[in-house]
This record gives sequence, structure tokens and C-alpha cells, in this order.
Amino acid sequence: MEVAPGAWHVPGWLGTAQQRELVTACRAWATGPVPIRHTRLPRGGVMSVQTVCVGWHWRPYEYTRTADDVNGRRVADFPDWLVRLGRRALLEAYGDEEAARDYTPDTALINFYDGQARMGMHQDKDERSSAPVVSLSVGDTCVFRVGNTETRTKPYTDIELSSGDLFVLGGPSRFAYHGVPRVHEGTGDPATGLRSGRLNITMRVTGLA
Ligand code: MD3
Ligand code: FE
Repeated sequence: MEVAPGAWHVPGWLGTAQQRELVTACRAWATGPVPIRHTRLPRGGVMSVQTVCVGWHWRPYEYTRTADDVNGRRVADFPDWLVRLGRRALLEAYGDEEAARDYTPDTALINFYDGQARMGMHQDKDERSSAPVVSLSVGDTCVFRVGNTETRTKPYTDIELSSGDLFVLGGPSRFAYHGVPRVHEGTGDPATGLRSGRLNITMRVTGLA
């Protein structure tokens, strides 16, 4: 269903087996060359969410190949299977075969939320591309808030994102404010391989080379 212009929610897109595969891949990245960590913010705080990056390393305002704010190492390569999954996701959301073929995400941010973690309202504008963002959720259900492009306040729409859900953000919604005001602890199915918390994988096109 279209939650806002260009913002499509596809509940239950991933089956349990595919979610298990994602959890396995995310575990490997989380313990890979650049371990998962609470991202440091420019004003000295840290995010409550833990993040590990693939393809490019993100920190507020910039993407780099090496994680200079963590251990200086190069992040894991963006795998081809994840490009293919991103294309399938785009096709599912928009039904546009040409757009799906042309979509080549080069970075993924993997966010882990424990029951207390939140993400404040923000825009994703560190990418030099307006290509859609593909989001996949595994584990605990959360409240996801998608707002407007002008302010971090109302009007906004709250929806629940649950395990296996696909969300694609493109068109006029690509630069909308959004956030995760709450996670419903203990709502995930351990059959995904995730015993607690919520995992979110966002694929993006950085527009960098
Ligand atoms: C709406 N992550 O990593 S994913 C982020 O659930 C982020 O971890 C959230 O916001 C999470 O930056 C939300 C869905 C999402 C991603 C990008 C968007 C929603 C978006 C860009 C514009 C509008
Ligand atoms: Fe975001």
C-alpha cells in the first residue's frame, strides 16, 4: 500500500527462510572488518541504534570507504545478491521493470534496535542521488513515522513495520523526515534467528565512486 506519494509498504514480503539468511549475513557484517557500533554524533552524543555499513561507511554528513571514526578499516563489499534483492524489492513496490533493472544500490546501513532504541526524525540526504531507498525489517515490530519534507513535526503518518516487511521510499517521499519512535519488545519470531530486538537493512545509491 502507498503510505505517502512514492512510499510503498509491502507487509510480509520476506518469508522466514529469507529473513534467516539476512540475519546470518548481518551477523557476519556486525562482526566483520568494521564492527557494529553506536554511531557518534557531531555534537558528542551517540545514537541508541547500533549500525554497521556495507559498501560505503556512513557517519553523519558523509560516506567514506574506510571507517575513520571506528577503526580505519575498509567496510565489507556490497554483495551482488543484495543488488538483486534490491531490484526485486523495487519491482515489487513500483511494478516498473525498467526502474528495477536500472537500480544499483551500492551501500547498505544495517541498524539494530534493542527495546529502548529509537531513531529521531531526520532526512536521509547524505547521498548524492535521489534513487529510492529500500528498507527490510526483521524481528520486533516498530512504529515507523513518515512525515513531510519541510519540518520534522506534523503532519506525519505512523505505521507499524513488522518482521519481513518491505518499505520503499522514492519519488516525493525520498527526502521526507522519518523516524522510529518506538520498538515493541518481544514481538519478533525467534524462527528468524534473531532472538530479540529489531534489524533494519536500508539499501541506498550513494552517487559516489
Ligand atoms: C523515509 N532507518 O537508516 S528505514 C535510516 O527503521 C533510517 O532503521 C529507519 O531511517 C529504520 O536512515 C527507517 C525506512 C526509511 C529509510 C529511508 C527513508 C524510510 C525513509 C528516506 C526517506 C523517507
Ligand atoms: Fe533515515
